Amino acid sequence: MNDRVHMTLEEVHALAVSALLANGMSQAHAQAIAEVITQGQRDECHSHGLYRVLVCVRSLRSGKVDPAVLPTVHDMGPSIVKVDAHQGYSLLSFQTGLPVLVEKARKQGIAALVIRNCFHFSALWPEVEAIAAHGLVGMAMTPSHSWVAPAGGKRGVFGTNPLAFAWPRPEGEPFVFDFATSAIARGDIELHAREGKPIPDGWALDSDGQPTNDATAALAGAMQTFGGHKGSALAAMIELLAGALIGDMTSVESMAFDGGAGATPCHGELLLAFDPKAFLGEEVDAGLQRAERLFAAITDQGARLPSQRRFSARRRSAVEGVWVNRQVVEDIRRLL
Ligand code: NDP
Ligand code: PYC
Repeated sequence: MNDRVHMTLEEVHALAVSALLANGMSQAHAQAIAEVITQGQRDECHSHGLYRVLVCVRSLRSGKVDPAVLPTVHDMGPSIVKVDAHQGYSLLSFQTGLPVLVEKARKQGIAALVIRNCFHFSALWPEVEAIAAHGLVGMAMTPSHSWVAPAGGKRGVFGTNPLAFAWPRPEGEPFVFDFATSAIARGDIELHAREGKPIPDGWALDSDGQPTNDATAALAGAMQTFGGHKGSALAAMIELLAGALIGDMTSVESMAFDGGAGATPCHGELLLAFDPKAFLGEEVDAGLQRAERLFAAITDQGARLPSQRRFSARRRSAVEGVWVNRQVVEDIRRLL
């Protein structure tokens, strides 16, 4: 197809690294970012795949991001570890904090990883999957920019505030969900706007507060939460837990800090890990089997588990490579 380019995963990774290095990012940050961008493209999560290179480079050029700073780890007590990103991107901080989070969760049964002062663009499932790979239950959440109106309102207050969860399973892939608490990730509306496509009902209001199907008008107006007041309450919870509680910016503050630069949002992230062995002791296998019966009750009636589409895409991409929007690839090549 003419509007798409076929690439191997190695080519996706190499293009992301080259564009980031060419725009001043350090090797360590470029590798951490490219890894997650490649995972996004591999799992056909287009809003958080190669497209994000464009936003990262815009952010680097804005001068707001520190392209090379190394994160520092601070032990906050038996079950909390804080990693300060010092206004670098979040992913190196996550990589640095993960082993400490795992160790603390194994010792205490439950532990938190707080990432502070980070520029954050990425999908959260790679992080909760990484926690589940250690046999732990993982949760993650983060604010963004105040693009999303509260249910019943018309002006942006919340970020698109994703919430992710992973449950380790005895066999195969974990149970994972990861979604924005807005009706859709903003990246998806940006992709609709780039391609001149209308957006579905329920995603956004225009700047007069009227429902719109025009992606560009939506970006200028306010996004809507998923599930009305329920998504609105979850979005508020994320502002509180991954903003106020950890001493970092809410989405309103992050947007003000950006000052119209259009950079990646800068704020904090909260990750939690629970050790099933600590909660269940000798009953751990029975607890995990109870979960398996729950999953079977979902799939036995033809419903699918969240992330099954992503896992299928992952298997396919490993063999066949991926198709990427041609304009996105050309725009990235122009940054080299
Ligand atoms: P989607 O609406 O595409 O998907 C949300 C979740 O629902 C996925 O786990 C998906 O699994 C699952 N799902 C979708 N359809 C079904 C179905 N029929 N049955 C069961 N499960 C289903 O995600 P969003 O647009 O809300 O978010 C996309 C990404 O954007 C996320 O990864 C999120 O972390 C990221 N994001 C990051 C932000 C940041 O600040 N860093 C801000 C906002 C979003 P599957 O993938 O298998 O379809
Ligand atoms: O797609 O909503 C989004 C988003 C915000 C920050 C990173 N992704």
